[in-house]
Amino acid sequence: MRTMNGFLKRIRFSFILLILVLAACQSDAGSNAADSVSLAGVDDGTIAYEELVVGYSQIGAESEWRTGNTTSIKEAAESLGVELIFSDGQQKQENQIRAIRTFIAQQVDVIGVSPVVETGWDSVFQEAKDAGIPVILVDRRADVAEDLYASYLGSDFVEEGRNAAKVMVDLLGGEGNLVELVGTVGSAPAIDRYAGFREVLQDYPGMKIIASETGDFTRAKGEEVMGDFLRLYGDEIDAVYSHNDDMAIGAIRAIEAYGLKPGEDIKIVSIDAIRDAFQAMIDGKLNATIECNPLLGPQFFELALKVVNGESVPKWIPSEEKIYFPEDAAEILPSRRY
Ligand code: GZL
Repeated sequence: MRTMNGFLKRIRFSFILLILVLAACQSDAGSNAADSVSLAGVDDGTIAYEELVVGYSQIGAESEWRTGNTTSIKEAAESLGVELIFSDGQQKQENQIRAIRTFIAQQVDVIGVSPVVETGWDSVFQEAKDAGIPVILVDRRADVAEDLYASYLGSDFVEEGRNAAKVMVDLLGGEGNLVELVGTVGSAPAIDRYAGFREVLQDYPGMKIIASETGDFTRAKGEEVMGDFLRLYGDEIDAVYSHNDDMAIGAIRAIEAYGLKPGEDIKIVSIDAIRDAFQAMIDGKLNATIECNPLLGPQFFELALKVVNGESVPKWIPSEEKIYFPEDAAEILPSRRY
């Protein structure tokens, strides 16, 4: 399916190709096969990146991770020559659903979406399916039947939660009172990071989660909730488990305002591995960050082209991720891209 722009792009692409083919045919008989024009996508019905029209429904701009993710998607579209119709959902599901319906009306070739929460997508994904437009889940999963999406490109959030717990157990020696800053309620990363952390902690009865509250993945809310925790539990708190670095940075501010030393009096483990987390580790205020890779743009468009061209793709393509600690932070920070 193509929008009018996409249709005109296809016409222009074919015209240019025709000129090139005619030029190639006029070259001498001895011309090297490598000089001949590639006809990929013309004779077998497949399309190239330059003809691809993608509708992308992004969650919002709630965190540094998200802005890094958006930059990766837009830069990849630019460099590949893909027509990208991008919508910022302002962290509201109704905005994302409205954007997807617009993409369907525009007859894009494929829809990419990072679902703000796991549920409530069945009918709009069914509308896309009925319109013959494949849906690719990026970053976050949706709780829908597998026939309603082509593939999921994103992290294993449960494993991220497990890794955070293992680091926390080492930091506290298996004993301590923890508070938890949870991500957006109902989102796949919040649900899974919550579960993965507890899966490991069940083997350590001395590790107690004395409070758990959502900070909605933002710095401001993370600072507010951590301030509440400190007013309630004060120096009973040994450590913070934060579902993302932005809330952890908010917690650092609250701990300092309370008069305690983050990273020392209260240990902090978080997830994402954004640049500011590396700086906080250099400053001795954060004890570890678990990587969650937002640089999914190139992989997403490669997947989108395969899906549109009818190639079979895995139902889940997990991201590769590491764990980072303060001792390596200064060396690594210059190379971090988000
Ligand atoms: C995880 C992503 C989460 C990040 C947060 O893949 O969905 O959303 O961990 C972001 O920083 O807001």
